[in-house]
This record gives sequence, structure tokens and C-alpha cells, in this order.
Amino acid sequence: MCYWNEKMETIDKESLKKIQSERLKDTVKRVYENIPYYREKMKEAGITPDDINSVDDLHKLPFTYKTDLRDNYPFGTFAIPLKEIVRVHASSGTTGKQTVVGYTHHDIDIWSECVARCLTSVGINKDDIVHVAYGYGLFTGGLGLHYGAELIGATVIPVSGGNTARQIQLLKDFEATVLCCTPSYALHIADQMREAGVSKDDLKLRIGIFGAEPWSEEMKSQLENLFGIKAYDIYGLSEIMGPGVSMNCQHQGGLHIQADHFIPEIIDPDTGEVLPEGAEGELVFTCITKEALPLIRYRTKDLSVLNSDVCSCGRTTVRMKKVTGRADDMIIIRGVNVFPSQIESVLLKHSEVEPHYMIYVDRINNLDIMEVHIEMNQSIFSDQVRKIEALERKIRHDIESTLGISTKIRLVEPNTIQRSEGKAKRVIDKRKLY
Ligand code: DLL
Repeated sequence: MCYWNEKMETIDKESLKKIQSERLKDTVKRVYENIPYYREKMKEAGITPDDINSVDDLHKLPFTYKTDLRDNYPFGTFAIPLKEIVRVHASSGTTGKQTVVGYTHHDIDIWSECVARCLTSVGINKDDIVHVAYGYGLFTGGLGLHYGAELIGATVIPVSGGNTARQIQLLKDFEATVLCCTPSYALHIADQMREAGVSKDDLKLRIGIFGAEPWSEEMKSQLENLFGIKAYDIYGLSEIMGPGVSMNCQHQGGLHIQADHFIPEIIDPDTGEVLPEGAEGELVFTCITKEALPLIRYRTKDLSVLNSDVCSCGRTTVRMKKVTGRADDMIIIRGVNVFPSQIESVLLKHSEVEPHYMIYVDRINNLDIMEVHIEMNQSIFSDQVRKIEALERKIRHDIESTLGISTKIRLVEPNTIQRSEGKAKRVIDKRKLY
């Protein structure tokens, strides 16, 4: 069995707009009636549910921010009584309280279908053995992929993150064909395989479902080579649902958004103005089928571009460009905006270094300084200092010509940069500590 919702995935624009408009009207009415916090927000904006008659009125609605969820911690943004909630997840972020999200049975069913659609779009089916190494628990990655893979009838191995030696053993023994985890953890698994003398030919993997953090095209090629697989990008966020809000299909021309459940917009992150299709800006989602937590115009802080051309796979759903950075992760160095994924792209063009890196930012004598620590691979590590210095110069030059800013490069010994079993931390910005 596979999970292909032809009606929704190939729907024409007019019919989709009709469905979205109906669902939006219903959602706005529900949040207005059931969530005091939304009622207040709408009153402040001078609107009532009667002002929302179609998706064209979406822009009238106020935005929802992560801080709104935190201010109503833990359950103040739920639209229904707690007894109807069958599952709670949470995401920690870097600061402050957890962001708590809840699901009804119906929400879990829709989430599972969305993930199942994603997995089906890259050819995963009931013959596959799906090794889920995303964390199980409050994080949505593990259970999100789990339910979707089960729905298509695949054999699910719920390993969760960590204990990498055991992961490798199980990948081998259970002959998994699909690996689901963050791209940084996949890289760590590949490293450990090399150390343990396990080759990609000892495994039966054919597909990787990677996401939950930004990763570059170069990292994708690297992972494809290391495992001998096709790697796909799955996107999502707990506040909207979890993994499966969008994913790229086999044609890889952007990530298909499940727009019958979530209406996407791109806005200017500074002014909040809605931008035309094709412009880059902050992704905003409105949930139109969620029962427990139907967020309206949720500001994701993720930067992307929308494209509603029909994809070669036949799906008509609007696609979003790979998220290569969050407004939060952007480092501003002497006025230049830099995303870690841009640095990653440059590093991965150099075969003498490993894709393990850490970016340190500081301000010395009022000047922003960026230093990138990168692991050398074994071959260059045993080389003369002269060669290592020449490589540092070469990488520095490449980063300078790509990003237009000067940086310090320090090649460090293999295995000295901390590995991640979930979302990788790439930046230490000491300026924030002052
Ligand atoms: O990371 C859900 C998820 C789990 C997605 C497993 C994919 C796979 P949160 O912990 O709430 O939820 O974090 C959401 O992670 O706003 C993005 O900044 C980032 N993110 C998620 N997927 C991608 C991706 C999960 N494919 C936040 N590319 C989002 C880039 C991603 N960033």
C-alpha cells in the first residue's frame, strides 16, 4: 500500500482555494469562540470572524508568535478541553520555557497522513524497513515519522537517537532500507561506521529522510555518497504539526506543502508585509484543519520562497524552497548576513576536511570577528604544518570570495568537534554573552 491522496495532491488552484477558504472560515470561528487569547488579539486588530470570508482575507488576521505560546504555557492556546487531547509534544529551543503543542485523535490522523504522503512521494512503500533515529519523546521527529511510515505499511524500527554503535548494528542486522534522522546525526553515523569498519555495502539503505535542521546541497551529496542512498529533505515544526508540513519529491524541485491543511505565506520579516510569489522572506503558516492547536499566521522565522508551478511529479501543491536558515540563526558579521549553511557549502567543496565545523563569533575592539573551526581528515592531519596552513589559506579565501567577509580558519584534529545526535549546534556567538 502507498499513500497518494490524488484528489488533494493534484487539485486545481480554484478548488483548493475553495477548500482552504471554507476551512479557514471554520478555523477562525473556532479560535475566536474557544481561545480567549485569540479573541483578544482579533479584537485588538478590530476584526471578527465575519470579516474572514476567504483566503484573500488572511492578511487581515494578526500574526501568532512563539512567545504567544510561551505566554500561554502550557495549555492556554488549546482550542479544546484537555480531555480531548490524546498527545502532547514540546520543543525546547535555546531559551525560555518549552513550547507545548497538543493533538486530538483527528490531528494525529492528519499528521500521519501528511507524513505518509511525503514518504510515498519518494517511493517508500510497505516493502521498506524504516529505521527511525529521530528522537522519540517530546520532540516530534520520532513519533511523527513513526506513524507516517506505519500508515503506509512499512516495517518501522523505532530506535530513537543515540547509542550510535547500536544504531549501526541494527541498520545492518534488520536490513533497513530507509534511514530517518537529522543530517548531522546521519553524518555522525557514517563516521562511526567508518571507524567500525562497516561499509555502505554492508547495509541495504536506499533512502534517507533528513530534516529538523538546515543543511546544504553539498551536505546532501556527501550523505548520498557516504551511504549510497538518495537523500530527501523533510520539513516541519511542532507548532504547526511536526515533520511532514512539506517534503521534496523525487524531482527535488522544492518541498511540497500540504496546503489543504496549512496555508503558507511569505512575508517581509521586518514589516510583516505579504510578499509576492517568488520573493524570499519569512514563512508563515495557518493551520486550517487542526482541532487542538489551530495556529493562525504563525511566524516560523524560517526563510524560504514559494512556487506554485505544477511539479514534474504531477503534484499541484505549492512548493517551498529548501530552508537554509532561520532568521534566528543568521549571524551578522560587520553588517553582512551569514548563515551557517553557506559556510557549510564552502567547506564541503574541500575533500581534505570533514563536514564537522563550529563557528565562533566575537567582538574585539568593536570589530566582529568570525573564526571557523573545521576538522581535518586523517590524510591531511598527518601532513606537514606547511600543507595544513596552505589549506587554511585556501578555505579562508573561498569563504571570503563567497560571503564577502574575512574570517579566521582553524583546522583542528579529527574527532574534536562535538557530534550531535539531534539538531546540531553550529554557532557560538560570544557577543550575546556580553
Ligand atoms: O524539527 C520537526 C521535524 C522533525 C522536522 C523531524 C523534520 C524532521 P521543531 O523541533 O519544532 O520541529 O523545530 C522546527 O526546525 O522552524 C526549522 O527552523 C527547523 N527545520 C525543520 N525541518 C527543517 C528542514 C522539528 N528540513 C524548526 N530544513 C523549524 C531546515 C528545518 N530547517
